[in-house]
Amino acid sequence: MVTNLINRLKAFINNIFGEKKTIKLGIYGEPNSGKTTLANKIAMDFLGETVGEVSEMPHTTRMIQKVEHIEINSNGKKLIMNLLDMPGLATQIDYKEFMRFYKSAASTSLALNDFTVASLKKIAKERGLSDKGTKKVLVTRLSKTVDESELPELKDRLNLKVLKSKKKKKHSKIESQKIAEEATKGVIEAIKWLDNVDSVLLMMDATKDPLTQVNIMLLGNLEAKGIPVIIIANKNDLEKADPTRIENAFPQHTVVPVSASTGNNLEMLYETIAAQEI
Ligand SMILES: Nc1nc2c(ncn2[C@@H]2O[C@H](COP(=O)(O)OP(=O)(O)OP(=O)(O)O)[C@@H](O)[C@H]2O)c(=O)[nH]1
Ligand SMILES: [Mg+2]
Repeated sequence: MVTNLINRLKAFINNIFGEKKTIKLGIYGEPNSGKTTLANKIAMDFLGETVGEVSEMPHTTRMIQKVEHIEINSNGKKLIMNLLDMPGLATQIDYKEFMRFYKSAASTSLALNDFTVASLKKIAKERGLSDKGTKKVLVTRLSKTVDESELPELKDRLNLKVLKSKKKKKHSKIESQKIAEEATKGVIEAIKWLDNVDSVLLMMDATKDPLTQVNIMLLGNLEAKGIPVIIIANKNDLEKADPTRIENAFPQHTVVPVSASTGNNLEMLYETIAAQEI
């Protein structure tokens, strides 16, 4: 325990005086563990932007997403990281699984034209505009004051109706097969990148059993390559979350419990990254 602390302190001191200033930090883990949610939260906090789509569908991220130049100040010292949000790792990918999920919000974004005439009239009234005229006239009138990004909120608040053809649809078989193919490529890419990252954040869903093939294989691989790793016990806002189960499963590793959604305990994560960096 004491040796461990001394080693960490040494690593921290090395970091302060060491040559390497920018580190490549890969966020790895199983699908749906919350990797993109964390990357988005960090990017939003430091750079005011998000990196990628988050959804309950596994393999939402199928290409590596980069967040560059994040400066962490810990104990008065600066650490610059390039974060890599990896596709989720899985031992099996079955296209049928994707058929249960709706297409992403990005591919089904709303336009004024997608609403019924009655709904367009409701928006016009709300904006204090005339609600007279054909659909084309209403759309032209509204497009001057309504931004498309406002439509989801307006739709919920005013109970607007969307044309049937624009309703949310689930993935077709062909789309699902394409997702499965992309997800498989993503897994291979993520594994290849293990040779290029300086350090890894291994994301685990703390509501689930951590002793999975993916987690065990990843940790074995990282240990063999000598890549430092911090395990993140995510979704700690949920009642079912049990970070102790993760600590007990991998006692030789540092485990930081966080909630990527709420941002809870991220300060502790930054401190741990700064303290462990080499
Ligand atoms: N309650 C809770 N939900 C979370 C948290 N982090 C992520 N989620 C949810 O978990 C689901 C998956 O999140 P993502 O960030 O897309 O997970 P991912 O690890 O990037 O998934 P892939 O890209 O598919 O590998 C989404 O529904 C998130 O809203 C958290 O801290 N708490
Ligand atoms: Mg993701």
